[in-house]
Amino acid sequence: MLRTGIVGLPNVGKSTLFNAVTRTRKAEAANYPFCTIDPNLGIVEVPDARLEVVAGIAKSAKAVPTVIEFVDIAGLVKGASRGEGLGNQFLSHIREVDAIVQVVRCFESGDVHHVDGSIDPVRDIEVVNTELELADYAGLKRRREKLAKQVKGGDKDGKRLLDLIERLLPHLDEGRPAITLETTQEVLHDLLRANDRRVTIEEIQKRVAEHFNVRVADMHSARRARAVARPRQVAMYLSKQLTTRSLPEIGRKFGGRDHTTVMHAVRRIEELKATDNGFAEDVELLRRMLEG
Ligand SMILES: Nc1nc2c(ncn2[C@@H]2O[C@H](COP(=O)(O)OP(=O)(O)OP(=O)(O)O)[C@@H](O)[C@H]2O)c(=O)[nH]1
Ligand SMILES: [Mg+2]
Repeated sequence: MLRTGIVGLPNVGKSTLFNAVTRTRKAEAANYPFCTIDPNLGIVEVPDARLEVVAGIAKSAKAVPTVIEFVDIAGLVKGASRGEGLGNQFLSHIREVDAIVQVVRCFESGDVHHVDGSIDPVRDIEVVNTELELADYAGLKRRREKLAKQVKGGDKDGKRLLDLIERLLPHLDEGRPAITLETTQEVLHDLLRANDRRVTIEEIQKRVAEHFNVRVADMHSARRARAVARPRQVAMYLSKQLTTRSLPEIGRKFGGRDHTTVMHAVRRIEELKATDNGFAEDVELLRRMLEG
């Protein structure tokens, strides 16, 4: 499912747009900055007249339209990537979406406070883009350190990513977003194409074990030391996310564990992702590599 994140400065109308698009009143939209703190989620069906036609030809019993998920994210301000405003917690939410919708305030209203005191859409876009770029920059630098170690261990995909990061950093340094670099698009396209198929639990276990430097056998073992238990939980979490296997089936593939153990692992990883940005990035990268 395509996930879209709504971002922008505080009090510009993000939640109002979210409510309009999702046709709900789920998100609190009010006239004060940082009204939204926890992200609001809404799933919308995409109307497509062609669907009925195709369903008719194929004689489908039921036509199920595709859906897009919208995430109404907290407002971000200048310096957010360094902790201003609500800080960089917006990052963990943005990282999980496939596309970003930026809401920019153009409307004039004496009643609705603008965090920077005046209406200037071009300036506002720059503030938001800069924060996203700074966040990318910091994330890439962290990733470069980690990858360098993996590449020494002979990781091929890692080598290509590392080369890309080395080229991206100066590009970002010039204030240009990662997505405009042609190389990014090429390398990612290749990397993703290579994984363009259904992933299996075995592959997930192997990848995760490599990433955390543990043995695949540890995925099935009863060892409870954090150093192996955490990677095992990550692999269970990704198995739930990326395959259609049920919790008991996943448990069986991890040394015959109970479905409640898998459920616990999924919750634990979700908690950790929400509180630890570096960890969230790690899991997200693994997911993207596996999923394509
Ligand atoms: N005049 C006018 N007011 C608007 C418009 N869009 C939103 N508002 C008002 O602006 C205020 C802020 O709207 P929200 O949707 O809560 O803004 P937000 O971007 O979600 O704000 P945070 O969650 O605090 O970041 C509310 O009082 C809205 O009614 C618009 O197009 N015109
Ligand atoms: Mg809001």
